[in-house]
Amino acid sequence: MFESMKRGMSSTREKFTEQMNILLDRGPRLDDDFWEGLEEALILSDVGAQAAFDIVERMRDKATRKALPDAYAVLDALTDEIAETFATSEVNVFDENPVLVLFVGINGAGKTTTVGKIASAAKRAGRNVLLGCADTFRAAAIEQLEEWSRRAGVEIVQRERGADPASVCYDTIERAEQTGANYILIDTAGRLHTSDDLMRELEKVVNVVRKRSSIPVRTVLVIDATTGQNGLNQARQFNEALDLDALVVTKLDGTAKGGIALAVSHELQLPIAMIGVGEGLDDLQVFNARDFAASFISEELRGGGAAANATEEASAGSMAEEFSEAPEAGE
Ligand SMILES: Nc1nc2c(ncn2[C@@H]2O[C@H](COP(=O)(O)OP(=O)(O)OP(=O)(O)O)[C@@H](O)[C@H]2O)c(=O)[nH]1
Ligand SMILES: [Mg+2]
Repeated sequence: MFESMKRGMSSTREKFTEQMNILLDRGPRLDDDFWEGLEEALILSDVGAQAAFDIVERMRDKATRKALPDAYAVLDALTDEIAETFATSEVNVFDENPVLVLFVGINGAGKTTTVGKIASAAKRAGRNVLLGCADTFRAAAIEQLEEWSRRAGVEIVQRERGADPASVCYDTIERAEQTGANYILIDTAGRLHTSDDLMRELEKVVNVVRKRSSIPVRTVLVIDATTGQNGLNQARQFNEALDLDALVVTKLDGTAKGGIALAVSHELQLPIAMIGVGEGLDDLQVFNARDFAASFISEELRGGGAAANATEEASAGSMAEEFSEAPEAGE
């Protein structure tokens, strides 16, 4: 699992390595220029100004306390610091059961694909899954989710195109009560965070679901990593409107902007539940901050020993594995 994360993060890692190598060309002295350069390299790797500032402040402090001799020692310790900069939660929303998760985000972020991948893993792990298609905006959206439901072997609740998304959610909850499904995943239509009307519509959907559902409701924002810093604006707006519970960051494969995951998690203090590293059914992983940090900094920059440790310690399982360790769903 760590390997596929590492592969997916290769462009992000190369970008940071390139920046750091330029900096290290001046020599490994820990002077003001180094700390400024480190902050800049982090910002250029999309981790966001706030996270970059906080990481450098803490690293500087650590370097003094632990009398770190040079830049290489700092880079060695940076993995831990980056991992600790992510917001955490005690329980991953996708390990909860019963749970109803609403997937929201801008157009094309990867919501439907993520719902499909999670449905499939959850079903394999023995969960009682029901899908709801509250994207009634695009005709193709209904077919797309239907296809995923077939692939996963789970039931789906849908209505005709143009139907009120809130009433599809209503129907979905009702159906779950009939069948005893208690792992409910609802897909919503993509919308721009800047579109007031569509954001208000979504607020209404979420409020209806929160009122109607007797099982815990979670809102998860799906962010496409390739959108870079725009992801931060998206997250701010969606969080303000919906009070989000967690994030899924998709398309970490093949982008140099993977640092955005850290920017959003840190600034909004939202845990990342899952990451998408490809289009396939199994290209979704439980997020592990240490894996992320170890994939962010190349082994070339870290000491050899530290790199080996990180690989051993990092142990994000595939979702199916993760799920089968969770307590069985009571029926
Ligand atoms: N490379 C890569 N592609 C992904 C990933 N997740 C989703 N995609 C692709 O992104 C495209 C859009 O995915 P969808 O799941 O349809 O996105 P959506 O958010 O539901 O889009 P709308 O419903 O139109 O708002 C599809 O071609 C997916 O295969 C990922 O982790 N990596
Ligand atoms: Mg969709």
